[in-house]
Amino acid sequence: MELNNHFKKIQKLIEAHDTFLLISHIHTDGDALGSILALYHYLTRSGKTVEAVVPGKIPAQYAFLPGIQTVNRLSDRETLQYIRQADVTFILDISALERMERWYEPVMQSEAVKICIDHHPGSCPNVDLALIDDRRIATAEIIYEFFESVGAKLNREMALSLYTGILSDSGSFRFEGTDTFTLSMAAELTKFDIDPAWVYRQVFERSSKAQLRFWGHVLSNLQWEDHIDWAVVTKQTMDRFGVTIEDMNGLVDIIRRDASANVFVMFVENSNKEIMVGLRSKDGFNVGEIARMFGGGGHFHAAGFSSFQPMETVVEQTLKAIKEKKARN
Ligand SMILES: [Mn+2]
Repeated sequence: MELNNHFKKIQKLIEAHDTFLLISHIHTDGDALGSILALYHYLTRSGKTVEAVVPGKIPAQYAFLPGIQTVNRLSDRETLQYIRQADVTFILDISALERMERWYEPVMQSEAVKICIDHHPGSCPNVDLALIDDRRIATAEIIYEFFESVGAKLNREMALSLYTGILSDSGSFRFEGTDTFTLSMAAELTKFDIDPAWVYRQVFERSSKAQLRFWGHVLSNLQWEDHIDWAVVTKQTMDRFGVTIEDMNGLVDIIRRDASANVFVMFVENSNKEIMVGLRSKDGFNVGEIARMFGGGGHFHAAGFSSFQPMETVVEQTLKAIKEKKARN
């Protein structure tokens, strides 16, 4: 099978080289970090030199991940130098290569063998080896399959990293795409002394009072029409509540609880006056298609894009596209 051939090729590349870079996307999450760290522990155990990089800040909630202090360990200058020297670069969970942000150009221009492992459809043109499996709910699932296929023994560090990846991307085993594979994998991983309630607490029960009050505000101001729910969040509002863009994580999944809607949109203005649009759906509406219309990407039920147009324009155009698609469906 093609996937197994890819796994074998990756293992051969690992055996043949010494210096590895692991990189993932801006606005990092449990799957990006979990995938990075699982591979990090595997490679260092195999005696390799490894550095891990993510653009932007690492949210404090991931401090429990074993080895997290090694991610972004290097200064910017050292990182740039390392990117140029690495033999092999693993690009993980990236969705769009540009999401490497300021490391995008140096990575793509480097001579390293570039391997992309991802569960986002259509991700990673122009790399040496792209292992994309959009049936998987998390990149961590594909990394787990890789370990299984090459007979790599897991340890607790690898197991906890992988578990966090699937827990995070599946919204704690609730979202579309959670399947027998996900749950069997979770069951296997818990054998490594992993307490599901404890990991859940680290990933999902970390809200500040400011965040909860802010969520209350957003939920009170929810707008809806034609079974579409949406919320508009300006930078000014976030400042007033003392929250940042990271405090938005998980909010759209609360809105998704509305039984009377099937498409859910969050419009959030970041500090660069950029509008980040997060899309969710249920009942067979493909929000990935909407995101791609506006230059973004993602999955059938969870996707996103960003725009430098004014907020009103972005809201109007997005809702128009969703309504038109609904009319066609
Ligand atoms: Mn992911």
